[in-house]
Amino acid sequence: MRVAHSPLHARHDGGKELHRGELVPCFEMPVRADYILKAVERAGFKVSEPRPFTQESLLRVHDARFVEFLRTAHAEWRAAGKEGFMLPSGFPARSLRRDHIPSGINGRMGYYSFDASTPIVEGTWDAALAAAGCALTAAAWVAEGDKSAYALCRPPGHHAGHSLYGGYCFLNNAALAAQYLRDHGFARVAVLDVDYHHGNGTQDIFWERSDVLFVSIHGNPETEYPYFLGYADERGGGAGEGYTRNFPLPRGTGWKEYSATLAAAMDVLGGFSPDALVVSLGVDTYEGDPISAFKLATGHYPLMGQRLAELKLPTVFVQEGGYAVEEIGTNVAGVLEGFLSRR
Ligand code: SP5
Ligand code: ZN
Repeated sequence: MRVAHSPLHARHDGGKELHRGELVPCFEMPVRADYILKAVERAGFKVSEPRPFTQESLLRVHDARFVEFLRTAHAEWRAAGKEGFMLPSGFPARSLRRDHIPSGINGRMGYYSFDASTPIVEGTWDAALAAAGCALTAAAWVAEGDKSAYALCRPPGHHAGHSLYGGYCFLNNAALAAQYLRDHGFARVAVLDVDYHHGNGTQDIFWERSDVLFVSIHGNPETEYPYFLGYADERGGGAGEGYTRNFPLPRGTGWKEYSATLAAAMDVLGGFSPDALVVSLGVDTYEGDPISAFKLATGHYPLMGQRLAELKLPTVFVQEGGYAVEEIGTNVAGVLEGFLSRR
């Protein structure tokens, strides 16, 4: 399995996030990718830099003005005489206007985001664009005949919607990969999101579509981030009705309950008869994760990979979360090696 990765990820660094009322160093830190890179190299995977892609490929799933905001936000911040990381402090919540985009940088930042834990620094755009390139490259390899590929993306992407960033995510890498597959010969594409957090951005992007199925297993949003999406009764809208499925699970869920839910989610996937699969691969389901509450152990990740291989589909794995940094590489490589052992 080939791996797409860019050292430009490291340019997204130096921000702080609002956590329990305090600004703390981001859980989503560059060393995450370093540990994963070491682990996939140890496992013998070939690592390549992403191909160049035009900005047009981003506009297949994202709003043009949103992309332009991400590209220029930090330069505008500096031009306004400010420095350091950018965090929003006001959002267009219920009863506030959503039909007007403020011209000032603070208002625009709040308009396009949904939390105060996703800082933008000077290098954020370069890193986010490189991560998107990794996802598109991995999708291209699969479109060109590879049976599977892994996009070692950082920053992650599944919380980023059509015109919304947050949850450490800016561009939706998995959605870009899924759309790329749709545009290159795969009529039906399934996205399975196994990150601990609901993939609200991916759900948003494909909500009204019947050609891309979105299935997510995650911590119950009643108590878990992102709180306002990911409930079991969300099943898609319009032409997409029935093509979104959510499996929220309680805090403390271990492998027994998790694997039963994975089987149910895979039944849904199988019923869709997809031509290709994108896996939003977060390993923040790990028992040692500092911000999550499932109880999967390192030995369960190869089992997850083996199970995913049963679908026998061309598969693009896209890196999402996972914050127990010392174990993140082993857990990710475990899924990929388990998958390959059954192909
Ligand atoms: C890609 C991804 O995994 N994004 C996750 C973003 C989560 N951000 C805020 C999490 C708030 C969690 N509060 C945890 C309490 C810890 N005991
Ligand atoms: Zn997550």
